[in-house]
Amino acid sequence: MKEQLDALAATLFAAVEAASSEKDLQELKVRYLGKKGELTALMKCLGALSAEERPLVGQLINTVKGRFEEEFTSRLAAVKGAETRRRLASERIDVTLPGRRTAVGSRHPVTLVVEELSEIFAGLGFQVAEGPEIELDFYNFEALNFPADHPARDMQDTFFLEGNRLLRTHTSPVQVRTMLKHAPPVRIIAPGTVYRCDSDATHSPMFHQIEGLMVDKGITFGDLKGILTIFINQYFGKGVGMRLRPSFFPFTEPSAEIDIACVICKGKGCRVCKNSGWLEILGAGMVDPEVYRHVGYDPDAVTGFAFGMGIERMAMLKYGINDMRYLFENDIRFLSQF
Ligand code: 2NL
Repeated sequence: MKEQLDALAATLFAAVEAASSEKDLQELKVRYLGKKGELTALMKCLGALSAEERPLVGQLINTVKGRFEEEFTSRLAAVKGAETRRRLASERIDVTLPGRRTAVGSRHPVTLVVEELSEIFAGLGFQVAEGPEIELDFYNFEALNFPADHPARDMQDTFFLEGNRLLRTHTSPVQVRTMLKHAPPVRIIAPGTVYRCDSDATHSPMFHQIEGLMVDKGITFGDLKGILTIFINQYFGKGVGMRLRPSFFPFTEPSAEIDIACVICKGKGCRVCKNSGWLEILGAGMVDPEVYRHVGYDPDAVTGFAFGMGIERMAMLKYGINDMRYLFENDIRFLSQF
């Protein structure tokens, strides 16, 4: 029995030495010292021994058990230490590596221009007004002195919707709504998306406009010219050449178109200005008395001016974009340059 015990002890301690995880060690403990363990089995045989042998063998078993406890504890500590070192090594991070950059987008040139124009006009006392893109005939046409069956309505290439509704063809209805709500004086700009049923190399069915309106007692055409001169000098730079030409709009009388000296060729003549040296950038005029009647203003008490311009055109001239389609394609290689 002593030989049996020695052999068992030898395999047991070799196994403890070879265990490479806490799980291995716990399994060994069960296998040798558990209820059905091999060492436990030997202890149960003690009764079969003689009275002289029994204490000797019992003591030997206890020595083996004691040594097992010691070796188990120290092996467990070693295995746990190794496991911790392995985990720390695999989880190690290099804190000297550069951080991952968050990709930050940029604003669309149309947005940039709306913001710049809004800031310039804010400096001149204008507030930003907004309104719906789905409009009624009254706000888009009727109140602006486009009589029913007037050919100018066809010129606007309107997208009509069900129930007398349409997509606004300009931002003028925002000004109509503002005048219906607020008594004069008003000094607003209305930037926004507008729609016209027209699509080719130079026309998009969806584009952007900014309009302005200033109404008060005693506003003159001189105020119109003064405000727009300040605006043009701020947006395009001081001293840019400028001229007014007579024009026509149903909602203003008199009306004018405003040109600036071509920003590309400085007035010498080029492809962009079609060799004229001038670029048309704004339409404007004194608000027609007929508009005041539609919004409940007294045309004998107040006067005012209004103007409108295309945002895409302003963006193209400022950033030297030669094809409007770039503004609608949303190609990241184009957009990330702004
Ligand atoms: C252009 C010309 C213009 C207006 C817009 C306007 C609005 C009201 C009353 C009178 Cl509520 N006028 N707006 C006036 C003149 C010209 O736009 O070329 N736009 C791109």
